[in-house]
Amino acid sequence: MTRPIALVLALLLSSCGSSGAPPAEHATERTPQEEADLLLAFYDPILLALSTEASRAAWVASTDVSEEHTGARTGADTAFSAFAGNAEIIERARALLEHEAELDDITARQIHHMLELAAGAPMTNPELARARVAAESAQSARLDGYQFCLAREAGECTQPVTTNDIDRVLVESRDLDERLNAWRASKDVGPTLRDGLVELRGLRNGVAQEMGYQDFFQFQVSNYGMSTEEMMELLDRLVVETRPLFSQLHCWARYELAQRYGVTDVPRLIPAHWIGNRWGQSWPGLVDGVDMDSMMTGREPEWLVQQAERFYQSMGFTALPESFYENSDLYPVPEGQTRRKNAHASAWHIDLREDVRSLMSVESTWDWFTTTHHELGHIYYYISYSNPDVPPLLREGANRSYHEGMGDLIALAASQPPYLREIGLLSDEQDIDEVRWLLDSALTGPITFMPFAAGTMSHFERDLYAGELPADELNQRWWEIVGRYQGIAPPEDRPSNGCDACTKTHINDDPAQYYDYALANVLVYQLHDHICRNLLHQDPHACNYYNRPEVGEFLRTIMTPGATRDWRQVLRENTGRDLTAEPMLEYYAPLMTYLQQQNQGRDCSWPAEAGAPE
Ligand code: X8Z
Ligand code: ZN
Repeated sequence: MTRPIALVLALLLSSCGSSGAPPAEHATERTPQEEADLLLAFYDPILLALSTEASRAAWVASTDVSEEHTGARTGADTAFSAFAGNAEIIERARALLEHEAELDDITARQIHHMLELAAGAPMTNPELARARVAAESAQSARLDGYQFCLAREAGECTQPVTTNDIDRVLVESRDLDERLNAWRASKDVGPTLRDGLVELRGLRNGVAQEMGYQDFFQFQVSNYGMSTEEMMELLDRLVVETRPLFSQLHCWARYELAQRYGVTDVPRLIPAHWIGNRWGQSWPGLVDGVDMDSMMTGREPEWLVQQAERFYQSMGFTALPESFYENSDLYPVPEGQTRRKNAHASAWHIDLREDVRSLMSVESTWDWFTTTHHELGHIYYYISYSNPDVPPLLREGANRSYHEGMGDLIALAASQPPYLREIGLLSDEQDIDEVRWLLDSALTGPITFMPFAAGTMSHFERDLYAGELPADELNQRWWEIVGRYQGIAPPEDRPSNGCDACTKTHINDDPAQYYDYALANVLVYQLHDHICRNLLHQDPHACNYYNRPEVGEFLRTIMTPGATRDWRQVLRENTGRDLTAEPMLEYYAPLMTYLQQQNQGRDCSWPAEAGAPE
């Protein structure tokens, strides 16, 4: 369908209030299953056409930020929402779910997803729905179009930088003034985004309430078939379970960093600019003798992407379609071009069929090496469930954390020494100190990430949406929570007109779902443990999936059905267990003794001023 027809159709649907769906007058003569089949036969082709248009427009707006592209994106999203959120579709879907027991499982799942899509912009309240669509594009454009800057003169930027440049300073520099300047620069975008987030909070809550949810956070959590309380309980359990090891890591890191920066009075909360990541979600570069970035020296960014593809192919996945390389935007904007693009990595399933793309800014760093594996995980998930047995509405992960977990699993596999030796990133002469290798992995992996993902991000967003935080309290609440969960403090007072949380892309354009990554981590270690012990019969700390098609086959069993199956059942069938953090904790357990020895004589109690997790 060409774009103008899609628009006309959508306008028609929204203005006359009719979905164009087959009439329901004879509903009494049809079974609910027949009714549902008819509705889906009408719905699917339009969904495919309009969502493709919307994804294409969003792709252009994210890879070449301009007013025109933002406008086109809003137009395409409005057309899509006019259809997906159409009042009659909502009514028909709700009516069908009253007879859910008479629908087959896959049909019921599709109708639920139909309502989930409708909740994005329900046309039962067209003004609200359209306002949300427009506000979403505007906020993305503010973030994607922002010019980060290390120095200004009379308000003019004299040293423009990319986020890759900022990250490099935070990973490499030993100069605290330089670090502070880079950290501040990373937060400068906050005031530009604060009011947009507050406006979006109102609109997101509004559309969720229109669909019968209490707030937007509750709506997003419903993807897991859970309530907000159940989700927060699960997340808090993960924080508590990782806390003993995290406390030891935190203690070790603050002494290590104080020594590195020549500070004799070791602070109880780690100043945020001491850590090699803008939000302290990962703590790289801390372990002497483990220099992951050095393994990338001399490798072109293109090699990183190709090697990730080779990893998947070695497990029996197909080569990426040519169109992936033609259409993706994988590297930083070349010098001399003024185009601005979204700086955060993402993977796109443009047409819910074969048009798959990734947006990245790959440079030759370890972080981009693992991120590339992460993004290709999304891409191979898209490819796996784009098959005739999975209807368009269910071309998703078993739940959102499965989608995040697949690539993280392969990134974990790609970080294992036997594989790194096999592909020549680690030479035979380079000995590995296993405990220190594991220490680096914990600092850059789930043990520091869990307090951020399950703690800071999830609690902040819960408070934002369910608690209606006022705009001028966003910064204060953010830092209270960062202290409580991550044991990190801002290097200086933060302004009440700012929004340091807003500098995290997901707060703006992937809202109320950061727990996906926390749960993905749990899933990753559960799958890794199963693959290593039961499929490959190897130690999970030195386990090589490369050239092992049985691993690919196992992963495809999980990925191919998309969202046609219940996520809990998929996990039980494939690992024999319910979701459990045990394998993750077991993986890092050898560190505890090492850290307790290292921390002997130090006061490692959790800083009282930070407060305990809720
Ligand atoms: O956003 C991402 C991916 C894209 S889905 C690169 N991640 C989270 C982040 O960067 O904050 C991967 C792990 C956490
Ligand atoms: Zn992802």
